[in-house]
Amino acid sequence: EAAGDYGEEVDYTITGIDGGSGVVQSTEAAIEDYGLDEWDVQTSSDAAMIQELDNAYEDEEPIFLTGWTPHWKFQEYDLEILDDPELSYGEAESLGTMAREGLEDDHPEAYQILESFEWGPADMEDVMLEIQDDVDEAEAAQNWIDENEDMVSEWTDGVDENAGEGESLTLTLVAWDTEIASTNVIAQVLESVGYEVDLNQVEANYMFAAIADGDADASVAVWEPHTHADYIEDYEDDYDYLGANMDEGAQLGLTVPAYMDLESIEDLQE
Ligand code: PBE
Repeated sequence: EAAGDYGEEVDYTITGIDGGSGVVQSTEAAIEDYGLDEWDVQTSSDAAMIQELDNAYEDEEPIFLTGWTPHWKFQEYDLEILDDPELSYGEAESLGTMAREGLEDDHPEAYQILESFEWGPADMEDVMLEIQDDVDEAEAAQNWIDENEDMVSEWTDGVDENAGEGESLTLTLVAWDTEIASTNVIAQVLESVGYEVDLNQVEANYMFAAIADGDADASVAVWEPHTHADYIEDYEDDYDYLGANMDEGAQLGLTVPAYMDLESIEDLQE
């Protein structure tokens, strides 16, 4: 099948997640960079995009997705991230942690845990897959913690088991499966040393704004250097950056089922 036919078959539509996400913004850049004038990104959510994938996959129909790794969809479906010689999607990404100014003074133990939090893509995928298998989010996070006590004890090293004394913390996230997994894990760890943790699910822009304005305490959902470059530029003077929590294995890209047999975004140029 010629790549050109795929355009007509999908009505020149790329199935996207939320419009505030970096991966949708990168896809809009790719449409420009590769001169794909007829194409558009249709925005929805991570969950809705996966539902569309599932429908297409069943009938081996073509579909174009705003994809990224790590993500459980690569375990459940045979997918390809298309080559991107123009680097519209950037190169390898790191995931990072940010906190509001003042958190270090107000809750030094929580700050220490957030700063120490670091894991790998396979860890995150374990949690994501369990949630996908209908295990409750907090329970999936706790199951991972129970199986990885050595790693977790490094994050909580020297922190008293009642350090939080019941005080409240708010973590912000966007409803991306990657961030649902990571935020639930760090929330469970903070609760295990006595904090009460609220998860505040918001739009990407507000995730940064809330930390910068001090309305929320921290987020583990910063993707850099490419994905959230605009948000980082707008807000970085007003939050504390605590370093990477995953420094390998993350990549954005235009993603398709392997049965479509495409290799590069350039294959869509007519
Ligand atoms: N993501 C997951 C986000 C960052 C985390 C890749 C969907 C984004 O594109 O902004």
